[in-house]
Amino acid sequence: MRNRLAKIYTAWSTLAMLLMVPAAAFAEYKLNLQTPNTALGHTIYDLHTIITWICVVIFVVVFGFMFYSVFKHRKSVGHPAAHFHEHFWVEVGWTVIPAIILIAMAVPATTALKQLRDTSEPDMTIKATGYQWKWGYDYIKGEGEGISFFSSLSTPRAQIEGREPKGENYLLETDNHVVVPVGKKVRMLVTAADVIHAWWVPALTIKQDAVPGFIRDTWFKAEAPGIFRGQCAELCGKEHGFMPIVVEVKSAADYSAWVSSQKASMKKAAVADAPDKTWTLDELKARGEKVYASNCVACHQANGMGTPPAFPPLSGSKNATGPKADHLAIVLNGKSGTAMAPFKHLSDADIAAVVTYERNSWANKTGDMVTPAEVKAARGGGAAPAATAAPAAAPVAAPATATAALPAAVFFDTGKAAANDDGKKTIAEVAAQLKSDAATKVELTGYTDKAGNLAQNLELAKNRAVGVREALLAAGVAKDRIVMKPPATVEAGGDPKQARRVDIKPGV
Ligand code: HEC
Ligand SMILES: [Cu+2]
Repeated sequence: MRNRLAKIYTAWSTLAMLLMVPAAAFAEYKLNLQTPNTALGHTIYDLHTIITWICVVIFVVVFGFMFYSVFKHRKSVGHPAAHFHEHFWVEVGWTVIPAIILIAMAVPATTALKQLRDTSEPDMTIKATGYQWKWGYDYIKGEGEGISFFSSLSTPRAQIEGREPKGENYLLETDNHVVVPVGKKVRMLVTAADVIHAWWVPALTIKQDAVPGFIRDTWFKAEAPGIFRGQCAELCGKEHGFMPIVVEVKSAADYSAWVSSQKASMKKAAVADAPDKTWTLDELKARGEKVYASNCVACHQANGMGTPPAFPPLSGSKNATGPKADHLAIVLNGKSGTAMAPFKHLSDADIAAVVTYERNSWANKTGDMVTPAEVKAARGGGAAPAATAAPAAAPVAAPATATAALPAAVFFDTGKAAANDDGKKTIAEVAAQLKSDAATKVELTGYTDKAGNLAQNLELAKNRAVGVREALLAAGVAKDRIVMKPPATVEAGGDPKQARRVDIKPGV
């Protein structure tokens, strides 16, 4: 007997020693929550500690009692079993005591939870939007209002792929930090654009699911300046571990300085991207390379080869070397049912740049460029994406120059959205020409003037253009060959007929 116990004891102590060796080796890993940087965080931290200790005490008392009874009253020492079924005081005791313990824990827990949910009267509001796989931030209220940026992982690919040693904040560093002032109540609105993500910064005691189509709110008030790191905490796809969050808390003065520098660089960017700016192919390509690196490499790879079959190569791709409109359509609208998400949240200049880059990199040498104006036009059309981009007519080399019927104008009767007989004749001529000339696309613009109710006029102009589009579709013109332009107004004083027309112009 003695002997057996001694053996068991030796086995346990050996196991304990084995467990202690790695514990020393991993001394830098803390076995607790991160040190909080908010008052509420301290409350939650203390609550966690107290409740853990309550659990420990219950554990020791209950198991101590149980093991003592089992050991002391075991059959082998001849102890007869006691009978206390339906013992009144035992049953009252084991109902009332746990109830009291639970209530004692629920009171501070509920108080903390109520504070956590109280997003009223914030000093400023920031919206965080989860994307596959980065975060977008919009400062929507308070000092800094109007600031807006994306924040992507900045750990170099070489570290991730093991070609370089891992840095200090491996996978916890971003190109743009969320900057906030110290001691101010910051309300966070959290949402997502594609799948569910979660905005989690442990030191600020925030973990909030980001659900597409819903906006959830939470808040924090940082106690001290510093840099606090977090991650997306909801499995959101292939690069889920690659969308960290970095919050930088600054003093009030430093925060104001950051806001002004941010505003200044936004102004500069707005000038650099001015719609009337003329770009060169090289400028667009250089910019496109950066846009590509932060938005597309994850799937299509830096060498444009993708990782087939899931992610197709862009190098040599029919789409990226075919008609610009199809290429633009897939980047703007994505392809539903695949991992190719819409990128319409990028600016016109960024999309123009990345598309130009893709058309002139790797094996792709189209030599053409897509300008921000073309991107804007492709957006403004709002036409349905060229869905399953039937590449049918694409490579046919027909003279793209306008012929007889184009450009054309369809005139309408006052107040009428449907075309009259003359109008129908014009549409039929255009349709006939489009059928014989497979390369030409058309742009439709409805016109109105500024007399009367402008909103109503624009609506009518739009409906007329939509009517023309439908007539062309009915005549067999493919829908990706018709680009809708926003309605326009004519200056007062001209022929009133001009304000009742839809232009059909040959487009790109
Ligand atoms: C999450 C992964 C992912 C990311 C990020 C991504 N794509 Fe794609 N992309 C795809 C997939 C998947 C397809 C194939 C869709 C299909 O089945 O047709 C695709 C298709 C394409 C195509 C058409 C290729 C062809 O030959 O049909 C182009 C062009 C394209 N992507 C451009 C981009 C650009 C530009 C970006 C960055 C702004 C980007 N993609 C980012 C997954 C991605
Ligand atoms: Cu995520």
